[in-house]
Amino acid sequence: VEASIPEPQREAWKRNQTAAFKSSDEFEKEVVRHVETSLARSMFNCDEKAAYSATSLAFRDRLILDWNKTQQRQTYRDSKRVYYLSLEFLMGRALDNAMLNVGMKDTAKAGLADLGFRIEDIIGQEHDAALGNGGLGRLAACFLDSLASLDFPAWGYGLRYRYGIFKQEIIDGYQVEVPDYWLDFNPWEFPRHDVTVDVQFFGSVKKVTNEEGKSVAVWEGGEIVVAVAYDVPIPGYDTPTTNNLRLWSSKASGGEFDFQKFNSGDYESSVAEQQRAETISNVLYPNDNLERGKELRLKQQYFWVAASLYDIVRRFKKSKRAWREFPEQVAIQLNDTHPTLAIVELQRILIDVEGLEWDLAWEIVTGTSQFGYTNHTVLPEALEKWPVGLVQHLLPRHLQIIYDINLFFLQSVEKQFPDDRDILTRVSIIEESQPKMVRMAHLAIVGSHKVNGVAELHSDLIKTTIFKDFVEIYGPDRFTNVTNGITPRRWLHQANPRLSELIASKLGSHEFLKDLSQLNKLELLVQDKEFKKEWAEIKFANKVRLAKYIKETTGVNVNPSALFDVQVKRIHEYKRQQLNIFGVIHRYLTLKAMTPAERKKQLPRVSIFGGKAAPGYWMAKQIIHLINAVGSVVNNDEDIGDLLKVLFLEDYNVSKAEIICPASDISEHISTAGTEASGTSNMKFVLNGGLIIGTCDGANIEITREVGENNIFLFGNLAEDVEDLRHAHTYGSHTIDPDLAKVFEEIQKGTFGSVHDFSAMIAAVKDHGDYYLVSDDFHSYIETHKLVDEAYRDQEQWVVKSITAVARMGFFSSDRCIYEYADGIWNVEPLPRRD
Ligand code: Z15
Repeated sequence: VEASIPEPQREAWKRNQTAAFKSSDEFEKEVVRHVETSLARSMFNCDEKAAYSATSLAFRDRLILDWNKTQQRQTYRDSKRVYYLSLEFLMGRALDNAMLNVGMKDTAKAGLADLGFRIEDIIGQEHDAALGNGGLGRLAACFLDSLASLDFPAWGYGLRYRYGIFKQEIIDGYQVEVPDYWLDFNPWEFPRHDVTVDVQFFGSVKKVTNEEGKSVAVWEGGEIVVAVAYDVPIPGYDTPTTNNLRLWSSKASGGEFDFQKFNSGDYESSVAEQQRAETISNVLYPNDNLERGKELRLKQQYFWVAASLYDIVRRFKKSKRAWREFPEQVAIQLNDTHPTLAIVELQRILIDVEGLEWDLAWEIVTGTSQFGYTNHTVLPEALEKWPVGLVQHLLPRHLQIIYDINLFFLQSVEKQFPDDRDILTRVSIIEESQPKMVRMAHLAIVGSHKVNGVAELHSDLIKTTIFKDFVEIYGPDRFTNVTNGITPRRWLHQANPRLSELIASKLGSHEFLKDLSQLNKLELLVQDKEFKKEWAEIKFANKVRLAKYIKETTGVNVNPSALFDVQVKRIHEYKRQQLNIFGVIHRYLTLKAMTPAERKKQLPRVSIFGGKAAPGYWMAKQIIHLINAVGSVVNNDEDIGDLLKVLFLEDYNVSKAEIICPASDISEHISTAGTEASGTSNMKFVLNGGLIIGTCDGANIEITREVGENNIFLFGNLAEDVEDLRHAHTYGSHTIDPDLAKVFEEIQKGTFGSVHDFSAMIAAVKDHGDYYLVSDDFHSYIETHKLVDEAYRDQEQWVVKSITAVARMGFFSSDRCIYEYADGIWNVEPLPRRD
């Protein structure tokens, strides 16, 4: 059915076009209209929540106008699009971001004030969109912001989880998980009940001969689950481009079958079927850097991949182009191996549905700039493997295709390396273990034209370790690096408005927010007294804001003049929060051993921790417990007073990061060398004028290259030495650092309570080979903290370091990442509006 309005009637449409609000008066009108109609309230019962809702609806309306025009333009121009497939999008709050990106925050502020509200209170009403665990999900969110801001025709595809990452409560020092039900009112999504895809599971495969006498596979039976699209507008900064994040929600296919059940009185089982379908998009798996191989997780992956590809193919087919042109119209980026089934699904569509020959289909699937695969970790426990039996059961046709892909791949490897039998076993997509497993990373490499790591060290490591054989097979050009970045809009302009304004006043405009390299002009000002004073004042004000938050949430008073030392990120042994807390205990013992006169000379510190532990990660939970136990002793010790405070901030998330990052003096990025692929919070802290203490790992290395060795505190063993050290722990004699041994003794005395609880953490270092090199790095860590203290005493010099570091952070904008992907991997161009 042709839905387009005929030419003679279009005049009426144009006359009645919706106009976006431009002034605070017009904005107020929109807010009141939404309060009175959309929300069915009035000025007599408009609380802050209602004012938030109405404000968001007013902005959503505005975004939708731009969104429509962006989509029309992209359809009309029919240029190549980028599809970013990610199981996680850690978006945080949308309202503040929307106001800033469309340049209407001041307008809204005035309007809200006129209606009796403070804008900060209204912004604070919003529940974070927390559809992610940590770095991987936040990276996807930063990329969406950059793609829209740079006018790229791009879509995000993900799952609309009913429950995002759990809310963390700390009860008696222990983490307790509470469900995060965030959808009761979400003004930022548009349900598209008309955009659905039927997704098939289970069933069996039959070979049949078609009319042309060809043998084809038919996947039949099983069950159908319906994917419903929910669209979230993604506004670019200072551009009308508004892209789309499409999230799929699962529901039962209420077909005839159900109806029969219903009529035959089998109400319960038809309800059960509906519930089973809905569980697919029910909950985000709360593991970061860990794959547990659960059937429901594989169901989520296929459900999301099948719906997204169907949608992408449907859009491509509207252009009536030949299949050969598919790689010229479509670039698909796989955010980790989670969407790897997309490779198999596209091959299936091409051969089983579209009737293409295998070879032609595979040429299209593996075409240049079709699939790109981003690897985010080398940790073996995070590499996805699925039991062959499970794939066979859930996706019987896909398993056949995987076996065929593998067969042709291994045949070509055998031709290439006729004398090497072992290489076939090593690179096979199927691991010949008990049970047999499908190695998703191998499948992703074989099906993609480019594979990238997320920081230089990490990209080198994957080439020399886990994917070494594939470099031999495909040559080094299939492997590349794109060092991660962050969006300066959220992580500077939004989180630290005063610093952003100070910088803008010195650089003459806000252009640096879209061309972060312009920050380098700040270096000319490092000797400007007035500028340095303002810089220091802003940091202090941000610390006062955090101190206030700490007081409200923990009851602890912290001195904003103390050195704020922050480690906020997921709790993981490889990230080594245990090293940090052992260091804190060492500091405590050192202070306790001093005379009051000596103590007076010490620099006060506030040690701040935050982060979630995966619910099943027992050791990570013990680490949280130890941090809290140390805090309750240290914070109440009268000998210590302000000299040391230890805090664990509950429920670390994106909106809390926006308060914490601008308030740090020093932050900790102290993973065992070679384990943190990149890290991105390191960038957020430095961009906000904090310095970092870190190991030579991930992006820390490139941060050092950019900011200079004088403006960062590096310590610890290098990645190249880790293997030998581990070997020595297990096979040589393993002695513990004497200062660390004293820390252990103190814990074992019961100074921090529950000796039993903490014994496993100590045993991991003393008795189980100290896999994460806590003891090896301890001395260097403590010594480097002494350097931090010393440097901080010279406030004048510290501010110079802070300014210099910020001035040199231009490289770490996610805009730079997007240009690198667009150029080197996707082969796409921006599509700005031509006015
Ligand atoms: C995750 O957050 C990261 C890697 C993973 O394999 C998974 Cl499953 C989750 C992180 C890395 O640990 C971090 O170093 C990196 O900065 C981030 O992805 C984004 O690339």
